Amino acid sequence: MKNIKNSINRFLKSLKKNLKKVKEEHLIRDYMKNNVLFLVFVITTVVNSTMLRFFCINSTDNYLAIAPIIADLALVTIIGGLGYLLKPKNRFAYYLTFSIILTAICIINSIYYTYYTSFASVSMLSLTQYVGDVGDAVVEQVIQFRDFLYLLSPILLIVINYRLKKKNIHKKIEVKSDRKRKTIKTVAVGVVFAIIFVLTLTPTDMSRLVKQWNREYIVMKYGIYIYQANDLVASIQPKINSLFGYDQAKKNFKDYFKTVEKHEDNEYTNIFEGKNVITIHGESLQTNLMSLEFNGQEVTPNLNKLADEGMFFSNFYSPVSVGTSSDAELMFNTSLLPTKSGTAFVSYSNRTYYGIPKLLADKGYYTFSMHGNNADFWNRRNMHESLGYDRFYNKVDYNVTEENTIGLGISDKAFFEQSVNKLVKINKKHDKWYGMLMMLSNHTPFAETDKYGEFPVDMKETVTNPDGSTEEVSHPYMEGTKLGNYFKSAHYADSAIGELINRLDEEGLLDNTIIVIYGDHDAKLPRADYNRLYNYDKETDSILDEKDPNYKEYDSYQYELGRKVPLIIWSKDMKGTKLNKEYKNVMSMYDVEPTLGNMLGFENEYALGHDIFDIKDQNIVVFPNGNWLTNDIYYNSQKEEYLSLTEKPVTEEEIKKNNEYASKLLDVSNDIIVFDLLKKDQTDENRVIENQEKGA
Ligand code: GP9
Ligand code: MN
Repeated sequence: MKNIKNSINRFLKSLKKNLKKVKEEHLIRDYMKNNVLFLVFVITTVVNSTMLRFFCINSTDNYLAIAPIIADLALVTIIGGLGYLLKPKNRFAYYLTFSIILTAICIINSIYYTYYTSFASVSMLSLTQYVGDVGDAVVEQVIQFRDFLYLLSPILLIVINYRLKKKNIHKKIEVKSDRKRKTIKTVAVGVVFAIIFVLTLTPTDMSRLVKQWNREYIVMKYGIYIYQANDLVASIQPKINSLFGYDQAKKNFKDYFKTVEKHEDNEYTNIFEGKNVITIHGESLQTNLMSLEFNGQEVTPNLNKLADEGMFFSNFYSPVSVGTSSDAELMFNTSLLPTKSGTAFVSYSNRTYYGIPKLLADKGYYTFSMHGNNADFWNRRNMHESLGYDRFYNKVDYNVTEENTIGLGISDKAFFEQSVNKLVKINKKHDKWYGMLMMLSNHTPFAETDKYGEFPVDMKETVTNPDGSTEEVSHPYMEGTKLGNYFKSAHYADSAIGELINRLDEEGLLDNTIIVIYGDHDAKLPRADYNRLYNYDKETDSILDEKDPNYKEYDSYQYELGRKVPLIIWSKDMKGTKLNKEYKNVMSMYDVEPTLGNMLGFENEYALGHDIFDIKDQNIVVFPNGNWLTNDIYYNSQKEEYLSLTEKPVTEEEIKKNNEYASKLLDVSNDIIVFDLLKKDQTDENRVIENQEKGA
């Protein structure tokens, strides 16, 4: 104790001494005097970045965030420090150049944010259409006075430099070793800032930087400069990926499609031809919700009813990669698999895709998507156009208020309510239409339980007292767990779906319409919570002992296989028809386009999935990590082991054959996207014309 006291005293004394020295020798004043340009550069650029965040992101989290300031400081101190390598007379040009670049980043983002409520991306600025469409509008209504405040940084540098010049400070001679010493010291300070900043980062922060799609979040955590630098790298990466290997990729692609058998008509062909279609993208909806109930109340009564009355694909998987929601959309619409690096939506939105909307538009449909979130989330603004939607109704088309917001944005109930009003208008204007409605509320972390409505996930029990009276006792069960909160949230989402169906019916919109509902991906919930769900011991309010005869192990395989999501195709008049049943063959999100296409009368000849009514029990679901699933086997490619799902003996050849198929499928899909192989090649077209001419 005494030792600690002594050390503290010693430390305080030396601090006092040093501070006194700093004061007496005017060290701070001297430093400031000798490093004016550097300091002005650092301070003004950090102020600019902070100002931009404050103007754009209105949230307390953002106002209180220190981390992005440290990140900015780290970056500009290092840039500024490197300026000391130059002779004093050249430093002004160096600082001014960087100040102009960083100021331009702030101004562009400030204007872009006013227009799009999102931050700019280099990849988008390179799209000429952006300039064309937005150019005039920007000048007229988007530029504001505050966008010019950022110019303060270069202006101050110019003014101060002018005054310094008068004092002849530039002519000061600095020997090379002095310059080196100054550089090292300053850059070291920048590195210290960088280390402090990195220590504040969580794994989510890091993964979001890699994915680079939640732009507001990245700016709020990393500041605008790191965001933009990262964006630049992310925009260049796909170009580098597609530089080498085109010829080989094209050959593999052609070879693959030579082996694919032509689709033949079956009893489902064209059964829905000419019908309107509403697809519901069910955020984080899992199939296991549908078989659960708490105290006699189903978690998803509406989904259950639709499944009961329609076509229910109960062994359906969404093999998403890092692109989660967007990968689900990609697979659903194009019958392609997620890319090996980056995401198709963010990195490869300018490729050619044969999306469901495009193919239906070719058949005279009006096609649109509706989502209450910002249009730049997952780069949908661009990608929905590439998929062939005629119109993307997004956040700006909805009335989003504080009251009707849950989690990421407008609540599903408000979203559906407002979407139906739009659908009524669309239905009046267009003969045939296809629309995708994307839900949002049932999104991790499922924390806003007060907004989901009453749905207790406890275990209620009626007990008889010794005196014969009865009382209801409640055991906590899933209350307070993440999985329990997910059930509450999913119950809300399900109720929103129920309300949507009712509203559509009231408006007469169900009469010539089929509804397609899919869960976009699983909810990534903790396995431990499932163990509690299946092994709850109400006596002790904990999980049964593993040795207990009633204990049901929820192992990693069950967890993997439990990640299935629902796919339901329903129409008002389907109940009791031969379509109305459960379809049990394994199926994947990328099988939807060929399956729906067969029923609606269109075909993507470059689909990688299958019409499930064609492939039936021979289907294979391939996951982006190389795992695969058939009706009989689930194969884990990392562990190189499998789980047999039926009595059928598993042969080495079968494993080998399916492994080869999985890797081929992932390769071909990746090549199609990265090398833009569906784009009509000029040479191909020339060849067709040549052949036609020859024939003529
Ligand atoms: C964002 C929503 C969620 O608009 O689709 O995306 P996710 O986090 O599920 O990929
Ligand atoms: Mn999602």
